[in-house]
This record gives sequence, C-alpha cells and structure tokens, in this order.
Amino acid sequence: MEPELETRRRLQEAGQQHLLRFLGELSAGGKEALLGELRLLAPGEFREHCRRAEEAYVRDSSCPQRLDDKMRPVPPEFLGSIRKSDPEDLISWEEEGFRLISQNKVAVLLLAGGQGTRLGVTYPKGMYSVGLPSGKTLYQIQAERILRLQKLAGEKHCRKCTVPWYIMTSEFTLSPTQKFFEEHNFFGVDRSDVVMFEQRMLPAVGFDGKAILERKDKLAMAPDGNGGLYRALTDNHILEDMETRGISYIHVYCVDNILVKMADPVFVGFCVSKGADCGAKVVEKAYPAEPVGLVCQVDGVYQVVEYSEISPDTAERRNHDGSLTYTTGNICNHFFTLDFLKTVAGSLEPRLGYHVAIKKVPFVDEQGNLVKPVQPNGIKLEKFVFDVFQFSRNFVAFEVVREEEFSPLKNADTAEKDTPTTARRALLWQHYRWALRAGAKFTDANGRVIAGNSGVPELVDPPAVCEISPLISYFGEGLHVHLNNKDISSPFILDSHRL
Ligand code: UD2
Repeated sequence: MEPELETRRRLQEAGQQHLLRFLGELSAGGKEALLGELRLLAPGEFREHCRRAEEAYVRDSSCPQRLDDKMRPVPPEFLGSIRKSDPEDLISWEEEGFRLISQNKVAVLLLAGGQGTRLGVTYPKGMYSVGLPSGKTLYQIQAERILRLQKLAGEKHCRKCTVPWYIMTSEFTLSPTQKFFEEHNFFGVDRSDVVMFEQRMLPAVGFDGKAILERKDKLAMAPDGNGGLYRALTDNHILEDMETRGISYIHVYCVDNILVKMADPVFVGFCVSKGADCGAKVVEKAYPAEPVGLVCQVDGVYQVVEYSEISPDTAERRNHDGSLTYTTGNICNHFFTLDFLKTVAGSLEPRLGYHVAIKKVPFVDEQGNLVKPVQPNGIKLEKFVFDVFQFSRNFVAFEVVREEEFSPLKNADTAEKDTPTTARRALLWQHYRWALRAGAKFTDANGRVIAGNSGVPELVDPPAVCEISPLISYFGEGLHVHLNNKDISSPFILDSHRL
C-alpha cells in the first residue's frame, strides 16, 4: 500500500485521522515532514497512548488518592544524615566515595531534557546565568565541580581519574546544549568524557483523547518526563558505554540546583557502604505543610509521595521527641548502581506508570489558525525518575543540609521562591560562610570592616560578596591557603586565573 494510504489507515484505526486534515494544503516538504513524524509512531502504541492520556486525565480530575494509611517513613537504619550521623561515619563515607571516584567507578548523569517553561526562557536551563559576579552559567559551575572533584580524588589516591558526565537531553535541548558546550570548549572537561543523549518525545493529547497538531504539518510533542531516562539509556546504549568505562555507580541529578554536589563522595560512599542499589538525597521539610514530594514507603515499597496525596494531619504528624514524622523532601538527586539500572532498563521500565501534566498547548484550529490557549487544553504524559524506587532491594536515603546543597532555579524573578535571585544568594551566602571559616576578613569599598553572618539567605544578600570558583574549591575545602587573614575587599572573585 502507498505510504500515505497506509498512514491514513493506521490513523483511522487509532481514531486520529484528524491529524491529516490539512494534508492537501501542505507543500511536498511539509507533507513529508508530517507523514514522517506519524510513521515513527507505532500504531498500537499511539492508540494506547491517546487512550491512556484521556483516561489518566479523567482519573486525576477526580479527588486525589490519599495514601496516609499506607505510608511509613524511611526507617532510621536506612537514613543517613549530615546533621545526625556520627562525624566519624561521615568521614569514612567520604573516604570511600573518593576511593571509588579515584578508581573511575563513579559517573554523574544530568537530567536536562526539561523545557524550563516556569523559568520562561527559550533555551536550556543549564545555559542560564543567575547573575553571579563571574557570570557563570549552571553548566559551567557543574563542569568546574567535576574538574575539581577529579583533581581531589586523584590527589588523594595518587592517580589520574575521570568522572564521566552523561547528559540526557530532549529534542528541545540537545542541539542548543551541544552548541553551547562546543562554544565553551566543554568548559575544560575532556569532550570524550561528556556523553549527550536524547530522550523520547510523546504526543500531547487533547481532553477528548485526540492528539494535537501544533502546526498544520507537525504534532505537538513533549519529552516523556525525566523517567524517560530508562528508555533513553537503552535506546542510546548508554549502559554499555558505562560498562566499557568500568562505571559501577551513578549519581543522577537535575539541572537546576545551583548547589548540587555532583558525584558527592559522602553520598556515594554512604550508599555503597550500606550496600544500596538505589538511594535518594533528601532535605528536611522547611515547615510541615511545605509542598514537596516525600521519600517514604507505601505498602512496604519506596516511592515519592506528593504533598497532595497526604492529609494535613499526616503532614503535621510528630514523633515522641517532637520531630516531624514525614520530613524527607525529595531533591531529585539519586544514586543507582549500574546493575540496578540494567535491571530497570532491561525489563522493569514498562511497569512504570505515567503521570499526567495538564498544560497549555498551542494548536491549529479547524480553519488552520495558530491558537495560543489561555486555559490548559492538553494532556502530557510523563514518567518520573524516582518511580523506580519501588524496584529497589536495598533503598537508602541521605539527608543533607538545605542551605548547603539545595537551591533550585525553577521560576522567573517575579516569583518568591526558587528564582535566579534566591539561587544566586544561596551560592554567595555559602561562599561567604566558607571564606569566613577559612579566615577571610572583608572590607567594603571605603575600607570599613564588614562583619556578621546573619540574615535569611533567601531574602537578603550576604554582607560581603565573595564568589569562589569550583575549580578552587568543591565544597569549601582548601581555602585557608588563599584566604586566611587576608583583607578582602567586597565584591571579590576567587578564581584560578586570578591567583
Ligand atoms: C523535581 C522532582 C521533585 C523535586 C524537585 C526538586 C521529579 C519528577 N520531580 O521536580 O520531586 O525533587 O525536582 O527540585 O523528579 N527533565 C528531563 N526530561 C523531562 C522532564 C524533566 O530531563 O522530560 C529534567 C529537567 O530538565 C530537570 C529535572 O528533570 O533537570 C527535574 O524536572 P522538573 O523541573 O520537571 O521537575 P520539578 O522541578 O517539578
């Protein structure tokens, strides 16, 4: 059968023949583009996808399912903590992490396929600069942390080592990310140690179960969520690449946390020492009703429970000592063994459920005009990276200090939380604390001494502006030699080329 007829027949079977309604008006190129896109969709899967989207939308529009009665917190023996664990344990986990890094067994994997719609930029979020004195972007900060970590681990164990950087992108982010890295010479990271790959896209579906045309010759498509990682690992033979490089442990993280400790030796060492196949970094909830996902058990298996899935009573519940029962907020920082990823990507991935996101999806109306809807009109289905916790045989969580490790960039500066301003302040406060600890003395432009270490980092700038290059310090180490007893005039940048 002719390709066009065949596509028509398949769409009819899937109840999606409306997608061809402008075919007669299209140029040869437009026609080929649309038919080509449609041919890539396996007919059975496409039908199933549209049906699933409609069904999930109806289900999610009804009352959210409450999980209160089925939930249990992470048992203390599987929960490490920067604040509460024995300092000697912290040191030994860190040493173990450095040892593994020095043996080239640890990789980092960045989830960077998201569209960053809340931030309101048209380019990948990693290319964003939050306005630091150095002007560094999120990608540059991350690259420099990898370089410093490799150096630290190498020096500790007298060998040269590598932490490969896997970057999952999507149709939206792959080419600008590639171009950005090229333009910046991969920020000094060896380009053979940066592996970019692409996740799949899924059609956006209207509330009537019909896929949406965003142009006469193009379907509206969206990345399949950060849980698309597992299919993308298989599609792009990434696990084989890891195996070839001798990687055993992978730290997966999201692009927008300016304080992310990539391949954090303490976290990696903790997870490996506990024999974990899967782990999550968490932060203590800032207040009982904070709208964050909670890492906990439901019916005996681990998952992230959304705040909408628990009652206010459960959110407020306290232990005998007065501490909150459910306090382990997810920060999208995960540990996996390669073996675990192989099992998930190999056979378990199809069991991951889809989550529904209701979005405003631009579309062409019956007359062929482009419409930018003011109300949500489309369903996007996504898998979530943490939904594999359910398959873990030995899951651990590790609680870190929020002001040291978590300040995500989600929104534009018009919002109150998680903005370029709050991210910039979080980093500058951290560097100011590190500098004071290293013995720095700050003065202002008039030579007056700046003192003090108080203030709410989200709300005000630190008393002195001091930005420390990750190439010099990964997490506050090694600064004494540069800063002790030095009079430093604010603003100040400690960078390797200025030494
Ligand atoms: C994520 C976590 C949430 C919490 C929060 C903390 C998920 C599903 N949710 O929420 O529990 O930890 O972060 O900051 O993990 N991404 C892709 N492909 C996609 C969609 C997203 O790679 O199709 C990436 C995205 O580029 C980002 C990360 O996944 O690096 C997080 O995605 P998000 O911004 O959609 O998730 P968010 O902030 O709602």
